[in-house]
Amino acid sequence: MRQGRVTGMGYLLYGDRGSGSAMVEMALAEAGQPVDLREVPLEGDHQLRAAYLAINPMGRLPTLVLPDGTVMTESLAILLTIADRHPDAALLPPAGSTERALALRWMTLLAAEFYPHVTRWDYPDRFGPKDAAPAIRERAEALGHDVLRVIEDHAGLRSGDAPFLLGARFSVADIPVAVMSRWMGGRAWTPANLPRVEALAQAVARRPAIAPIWERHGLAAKR
Ligand SMILES: N[C@@H](CCC(=O)N[C@@H](CS)C(=O)NCC(=O)O)C(=O)O
Repeated sequence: MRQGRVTGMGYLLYGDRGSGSAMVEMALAEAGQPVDLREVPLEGDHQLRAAYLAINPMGRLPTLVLPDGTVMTESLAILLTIADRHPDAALLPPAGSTERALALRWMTLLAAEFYPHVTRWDYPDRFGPKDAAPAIRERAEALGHDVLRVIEDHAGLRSGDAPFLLGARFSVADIPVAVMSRWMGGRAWTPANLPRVEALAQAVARRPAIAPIWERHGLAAKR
């Protein structure tokens, strides 16, 4: 096996229930692409075992292996790659358009600013002594909520018939907003505090290709 490549036929996704792999499953489903799922349980830290580190040296989920064997990590790059590889699904507006620029803005904000707070929330012991864990977690949650509040207030969300980042048009950028709005206590906090983000999340959850995946990843739960 050459480094950075795994032999495969179709898409192969390493993930776990409730993790970022849900976003990748959703994008592939919207693109009409089947995927072979491989469980890497975060419970018990299977993502840090040697066999998985040989595939994703960061020890993180998701990892998507493309049909040609190329290993993709980083959820943002993965979602953009799926959109690029399946243009018929129109998961992103055309390159150079204002709409695409906006989609990239909000996707990058979530991947670069929100996701690192999730790591602090999930693994506070990596960031300080054990007795600091509750404070690290609380701060991570508050900072994550601040990021979602920026989307609520500045992304031009309108709810109603046009609940998505690009109005009536769904794009792959809506997936991370919807999924991440459920994390770090978001299942209860988002509906109570961010009506426009909540309307977006529910509209994403209702999409026929996404609904079963939303359910299977436990995102419909209230807590
Ligand atoms: N930069 C990565 C972050 C992925 C990430 O943090 N994933 C979490 C699960 S949602 C994970 O694998 N955490 C396990 C760990 O940090 O040990 C991406 O965008 O894909």
